[in-house]
Amino acid sequence: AAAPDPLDFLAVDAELSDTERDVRDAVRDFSHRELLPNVADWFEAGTIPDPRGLAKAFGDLGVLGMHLEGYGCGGSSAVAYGLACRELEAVDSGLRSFVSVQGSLAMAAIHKFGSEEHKNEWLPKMAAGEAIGCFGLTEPDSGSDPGSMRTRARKEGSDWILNGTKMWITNGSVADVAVVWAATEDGIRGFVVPTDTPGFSANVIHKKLSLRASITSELVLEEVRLPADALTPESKGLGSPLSCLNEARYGIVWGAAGAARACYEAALDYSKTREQFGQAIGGFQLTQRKLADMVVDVNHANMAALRIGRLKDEGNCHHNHVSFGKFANVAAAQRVARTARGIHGANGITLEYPVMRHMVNLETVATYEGTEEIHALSIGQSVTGISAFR
Ligand code: TGC
Ligand code: FAD
Repeated sequence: AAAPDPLDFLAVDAELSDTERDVRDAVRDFSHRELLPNVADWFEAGTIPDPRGLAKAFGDLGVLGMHLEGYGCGGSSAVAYGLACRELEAVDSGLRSFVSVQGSLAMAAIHKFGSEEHKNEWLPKMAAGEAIGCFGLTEPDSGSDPGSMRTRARKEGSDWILNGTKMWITNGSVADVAVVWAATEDGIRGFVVPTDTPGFSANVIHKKLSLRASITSELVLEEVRLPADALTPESKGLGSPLSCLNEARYGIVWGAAGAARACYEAALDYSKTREQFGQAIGGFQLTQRKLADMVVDVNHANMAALRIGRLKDEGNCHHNHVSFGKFANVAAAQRVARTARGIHGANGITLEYPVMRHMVNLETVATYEGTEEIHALSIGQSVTGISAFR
């Protein structure tokens, strides 16, 4: 047998179909050409300078809502979509987030719960990157427990009036459309809110130390009057937004594997070229132990992502499978990023190398889409049958 490839030790990618490999390569090429040369500057600036241009480029690449069927969307397999997320997050978690929020949250919510009119109006232009969407679930006092939300939608004649504040909303201040979750007399429902509706405003959140190549905003809804048909007719209770989260969390399962791989590859490269005490630091036993730990984490993460992706394509993926992947892969990526940062010594704290950027991004990735604790509790509930959330 051939010796293992240091960059794909367990040959996980050998399990991919030709179509899946084509998607992987196309997204990897695009990312290396268009994103990697710029991402450190965007991160340093604390923003994405041209979000509309980036949305259009992602639309042309075909990754926005690529796993959704119809309405101008790609209709790809779950594994192909996961590979796209992996290759994007190998560059930066904020860039995968851009694609996740558009395709897996805003578009998926409209696709699952919207009317035919919502789908026809929004999905084709969102898939093309001509319109940007955001997804407003979290509030200042309601994060892990979204069922406690205070945003309210009340009926006035046939209109809906929305009041409330959403917090930490990716792309909120650059979005054309917000999917806003609000409590009604009939439970939590989703609303399709064009962001130019009077009473809707968005404020950029500054001073982030993580996910800096991403725009994060507060949404304020003050007596926002919407026509009756702004309600997504198929949404029903908290399970509706949670089912969208499963889609985005699935992308994170793959994305975290990409961030881990990028950090491992940077550390491997550095350990072979950086010399101290007259030899490459990769020749020290302590460094080799770190590389071995990283290889294991990266390959475990890729295997878990592929297995969960195959389950999803077979129609056998339960949301607790996704919790397993998010819990395991984000923690693995955090271990790899931290170790890789150490291997880079002083260089590791700069934006000249990707490792600390990934390391601090992963602090966000461990928090959003269900914190590490929330996914631990989901797995715990799944295996014991006992809920420990409250
Ligand atoms: P609970 O009573 O357990 O559940 C309410 C209903 O929902 C069902 N359900 C799910 N359905 C689909 N998918 C899931 N993952 C589901 N989890 C639960 C459940 O069966 C029930 O249905 P029914 O028919 O019986 O009513 O609800 P709970 O209030 O106890 O909360 C459960 C908990 C804590 C797991 C949930 O609220 C949770 O996941 N909290 C974390 C919140 C979160 O992840 N927010 C993310 C916001 S979006 C974001 O962060 C975007 S980041 C950008 C990016 O993605 O890149
Ligand atoms: P809290 O829920 O207050 O949690 C604080 C701590 O308490 C955590 O460690 C948590 O694990 C722990 N905790 C909570 N409950 C329990 C429990 N039952 N048992 C044990 N420990 C518990 N949201 C959106 O809706 N849309 C977006 O686009 C979006 N984008 C985001 C982008 C960024 C950069 C960030 C940082 C967040 C984003 N979020 C978004 C919000 C994100 O989903 C929330 O931050 C996350 O759900 C956690 O909520 P919280 O921050 O209020 O923390």
